[in-house]
Amino acid sequence: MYRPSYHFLPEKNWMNDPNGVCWYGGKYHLFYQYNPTGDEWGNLHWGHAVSEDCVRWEHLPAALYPSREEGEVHCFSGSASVDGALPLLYYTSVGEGERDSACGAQQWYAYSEDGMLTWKKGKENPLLTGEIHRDMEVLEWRDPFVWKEEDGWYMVLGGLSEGRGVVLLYHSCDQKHWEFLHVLMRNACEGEGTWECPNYFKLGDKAVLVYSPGSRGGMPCYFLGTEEEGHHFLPSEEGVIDHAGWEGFYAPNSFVDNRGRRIMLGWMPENARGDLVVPGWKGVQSLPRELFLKDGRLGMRPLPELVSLRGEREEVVDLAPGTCWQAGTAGKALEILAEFDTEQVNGVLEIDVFASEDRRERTTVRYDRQEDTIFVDREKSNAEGLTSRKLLDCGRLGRPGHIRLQIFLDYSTLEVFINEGSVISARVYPSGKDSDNVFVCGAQARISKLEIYKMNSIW
Ligand code: DQQ
Repeated sequence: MYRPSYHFLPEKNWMNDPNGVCWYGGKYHLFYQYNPTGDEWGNLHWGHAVSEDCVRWEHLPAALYPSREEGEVHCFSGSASVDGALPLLYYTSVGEGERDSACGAQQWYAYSEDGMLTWKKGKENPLLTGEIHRDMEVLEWRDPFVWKEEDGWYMVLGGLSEGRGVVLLYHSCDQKHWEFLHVLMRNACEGEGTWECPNYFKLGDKAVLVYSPGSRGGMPCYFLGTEEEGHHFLPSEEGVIDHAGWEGFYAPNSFVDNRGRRIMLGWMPENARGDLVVPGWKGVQSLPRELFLKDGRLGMRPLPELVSLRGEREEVVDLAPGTCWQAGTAGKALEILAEFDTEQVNGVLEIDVFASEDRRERTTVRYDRQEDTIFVDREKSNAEGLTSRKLLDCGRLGRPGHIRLQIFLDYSTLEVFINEGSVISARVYPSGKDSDNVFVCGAQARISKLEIYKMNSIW
């Protein structure tokens, strides 16, 4: 009853971070942190799936297994490198005792000779050990993100050094021998934990650094700036990739596809009480989103291919102020597009989804004009089951004149794109069978356009 229908998830068991997402051999490949033996975090392998459109996925056998004979217990997160002679997967190898994730992580690789079906670990492993930093101590060192430039391959890794989250930069001429260049970015604040899963890439004439912090609700953030001589990063802007963090979007991984688009997916963790979540599986991958530059900041929109999932449609133009209007379309797998002028909202405008007929249970996407923000309010969404922050918001919007919301719901996921700039993703666990209604409420709010689509399953 909570299993999404048009989001990627394995048939069963535990999944967390997306890993090594790439375009290779005419297909999209998605790898992910996977426990094949249970529905809790542990025994981490890399699961694998392929897709022709980055929307509909086909499961493949797991790609990476821990090499127990080498003392490896987990294959932690990493990325794919598809521009060398063979496709490679770079990942963090973790064991026990001296090889634990806090102090003894190593960076390993695997290669495929059959077009990414099966993978062998490279004989040169470990490729990078902590010694590469000489006198500098780096704890929680993990999540290699690799790309190619004219003079070879580059890698960033996340970690914790002198009590601050860091992203470190490395270089290799042959993909196997690596040298440490410098710290690319360091948290200005102390005591906020490590920085995980860095992504570093160029977007137009800008350089972008994304990281997932071990604090502040786990909200993945970005710096946007320029790359200076000697691969030094000079940030000029900061922003949030997704305002949900551990409530719905963490550890994103991005790549460039054959059409030159920078696409990103993130892990949507479960955050309900254990007895609420159906045993057997945990974790969902977010919808793929495309990143672009927008008014000097990072823009994000759902991948246009998602339109192909749209089914039955309801459209209302100019929804006049009133108390509560109930849509004719009901469902737990919907896309809702809502447009309004903020001048036309006096007070608040609320869109209830996953709502029971009597609205006792509901999840509310609320525009609050005075607060100048959008909230995702989970107070009434089977909130007893939720263990964490029930009210999420996207920060100040800067009083835009017009707002366009793209809202995706899928049984237990909710993703809200706001003017293709901010995103709030959340997990929601509607308890009632009839908790599938949509209401628009706002005594003094006018909506210029509302479209509701039933979304088809990808399986
Ligand atoms: N998950 C992986 C780590 C990564 C963390 C382990 C982020 O590699 O830092 O499952 O969720």
